[in-house]
Amino acid sequence: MAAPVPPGSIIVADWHRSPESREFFKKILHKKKRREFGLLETPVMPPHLKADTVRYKVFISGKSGVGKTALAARLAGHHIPNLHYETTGLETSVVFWPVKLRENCRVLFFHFQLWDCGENAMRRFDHMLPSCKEQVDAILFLFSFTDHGSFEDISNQMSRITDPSDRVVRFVVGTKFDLFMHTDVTESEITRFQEVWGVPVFRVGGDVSGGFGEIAPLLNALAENLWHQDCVHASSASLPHVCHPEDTSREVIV
Ligand SMILES: Nc1nc2c(ncn2[C@@H]2O[C@H](COP(=O)(O)OP(=O)(O)OP(=O)(O)O)[C@@H](O)[C@H]2O)c(=O)[nH]1
Ligand SMILES: [Mg+2]
Repeated sequence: MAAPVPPGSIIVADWHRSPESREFFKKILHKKKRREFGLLETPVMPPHLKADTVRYKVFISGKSGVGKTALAARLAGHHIPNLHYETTGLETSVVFWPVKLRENCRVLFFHFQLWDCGENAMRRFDHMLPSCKEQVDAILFLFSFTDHGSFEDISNQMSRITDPSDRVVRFVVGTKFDLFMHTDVTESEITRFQEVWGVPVFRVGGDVSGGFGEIAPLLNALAENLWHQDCVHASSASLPHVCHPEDTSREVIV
């Protein structure tokens, strides 16, 4: 498991705010909303704005009601349900996210396939967890700021689901941060958790304004750490010094 990299060290931070990125972000929008992509679809760029696509599987883990389905909807730009409808099985959704690499100014579309499994379905069916973990590239461990028990459970989940030797990016996401008046989890607990586990903690919550500002920190960090993970793997496999994760098993769609 590679240590997390500082934000902005591999990709251009806040690139989504620059005029240069506009043409790329337009391709993931339709009538000012996020475009829905089919299983085999990718954003198509004109030849002078070439951008490869790299695919990653991301599993969202956490207790029932912490907000796994809401987070998937938030990241994909879908409607976030106000009520808790238990996810009765497994749902996947696709998120495309363009980033610019600092090293060579190359633009890549990250294709995140989000795997969201209802917690009760996970308990009931033994095959769910192995399916979610199979060839997974990143796991988001969720807790809710309004439920201290869900925060306490994160350490157990991380030890149970992952092993330090796994090639997987691990992030913790605290949901319902908008309900901070009712928060059950203190900042010092979060700081201590980050020190002990060496895993970054992100905070999400509230309405999505329609812009990318709210989801950009998490999606950029995912892209950056997944790319770094592939670079570390490529160099340990004695590939050339320059990082070319496409030389590994990572599928790049041109
Ligand atoms: N205020 C607020 N409510 C949220 C947030 N995230 C989720 N919720 C609410 O929390 C409830 C549960 O969210 P879900 O996403 O359905 O929970 P889940 O983790 O998918 O639950 P299971 O499918 O049962 O495992 C819903 O009513 C959501 O609207 C948030 O960030 N802020
Ligand atoms: Mg759900």
